[in-house]
Amino acid sequence: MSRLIIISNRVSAPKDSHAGAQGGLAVALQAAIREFGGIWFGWSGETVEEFTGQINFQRAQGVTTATVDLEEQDIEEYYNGYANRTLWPLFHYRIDLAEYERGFAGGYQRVNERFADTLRPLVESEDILWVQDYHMFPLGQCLRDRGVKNRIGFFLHIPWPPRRLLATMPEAQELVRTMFAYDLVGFHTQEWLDSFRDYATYELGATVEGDTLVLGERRLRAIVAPIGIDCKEFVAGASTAAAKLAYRRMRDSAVGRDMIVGVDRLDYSKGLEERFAGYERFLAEHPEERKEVFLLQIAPPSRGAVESYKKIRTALEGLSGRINGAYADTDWVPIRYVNQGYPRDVLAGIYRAARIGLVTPLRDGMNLVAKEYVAAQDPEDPGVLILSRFAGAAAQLKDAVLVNPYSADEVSDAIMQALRMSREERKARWRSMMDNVEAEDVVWWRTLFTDALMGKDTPAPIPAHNDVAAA
Ligand code: ADQ
Repeated sequence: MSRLIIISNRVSAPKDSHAGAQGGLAVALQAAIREFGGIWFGWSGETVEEFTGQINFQRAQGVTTATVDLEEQDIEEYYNGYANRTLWPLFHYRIDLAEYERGFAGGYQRVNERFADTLRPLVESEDILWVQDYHMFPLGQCLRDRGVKNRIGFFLHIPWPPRRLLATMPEAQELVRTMFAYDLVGFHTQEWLDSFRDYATYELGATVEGDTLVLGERRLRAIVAPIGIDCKEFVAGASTAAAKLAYRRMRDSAVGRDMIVGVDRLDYSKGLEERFAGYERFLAEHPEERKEVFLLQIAPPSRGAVESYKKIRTALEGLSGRINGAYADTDWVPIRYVNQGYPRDVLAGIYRAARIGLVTPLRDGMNLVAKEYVAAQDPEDPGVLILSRFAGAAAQLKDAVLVNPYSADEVSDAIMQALRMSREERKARWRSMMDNVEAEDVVWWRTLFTDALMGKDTPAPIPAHNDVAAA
């Protein structure tokens, strides 16, 4: 049987700590490696003075991980640079923040070559390879250049930008061309897939044959595979002692008020400034509701080495301080803004205590918080999910209250609608969303992708969305 080699920027070894300490994605990928045998390969997160390619193998709970250290300059150019200052903003439609520097592009290519050099000797002829995310677009091509003939798949966890935005990046054509080294590419939504196909056909002259794109000798199959959460684990996590304690604490501290919760990495793509503005609009327009609600925003900092992340942090501190200054009273604060991370079962308890889950990214590949919020609810008295129509999750969670996150008015109206919603309607909307979260969970996602990579299934062809296919 084929082994599975998973390659991603960071690697998660299984942990012995209590259930739920790791994210669903890590658990699902570990489970895949356990099932097929194989290795999870990537950067250790550590720096080394000079790159040696020395691999640190570890084996825990049936999963082998293989990690390498990178040089300071690699991290600066590949990770902080090209991945986080070029690709991340561009792929989230923020060309105003995207930095196009040859040094970053060169470092990114160099690190991918280094990964390929290091990984190459580990690959056996029957292995299948699965590359994760935007840190590694060129890795497939780097491996092909080193003689790897195996089946290689690539999954993109973030959106794919529209063609005209992608065209602003100097290396765009080359980057997309190298993706034809893969046999299979997966996206969370049809929209991201359409944008990819649009670029490949218009800019590179690829042709479409069913669900496959053809460029010269290479055939690349493109599928939609929306990621899910580990729903069973999350539901179980919601009834642990830690979850119940977190729930009770939140309920007690709410003193009868309705809690609105937001949980996001501190990232400009998550729309936190706009969310605060929408909530402020709600407070301004509904003075009678002011002391009836509060917003708990949990936002652990990320990518602190990047300037735009420092800026958003400062901006949010200012904004939450200003709104609290304007509206707070001796017995009520409208926004509780915290920058900590919490164990997953504690998060589940917090979600369950919230009458509204406010998930309003400006652009998001999927957004797992939306699904976690749904999974954590009490079926007899569920809260309401307010969800950005620009999150990939909106394609599945159609019974959320969908909003345009840029519109403070829409966010304000949605909060009012959610607060007034009858229990009957809340239950009906929740049931329909939960059906999806349960059915299309992370194991479903992983199996969909690995089956396609092994050629086991026949998903429907990509529906034609415009005249590109015919061109
Ligand atoms: P992210 O941008 O990180 O992921 P998301 O999908 O919401 O976004 O996942 C965040 C995860 O971090 C969730 O599991 C959440 O519970 C956890 N988390 C957030 N704040 C936390 C806190 N304070 N304490 C503990 N845990 C916290 C990227 C893409 C997404 C895509 C995923 C998976 O940007 O669009 O859904 O990958 O493909």
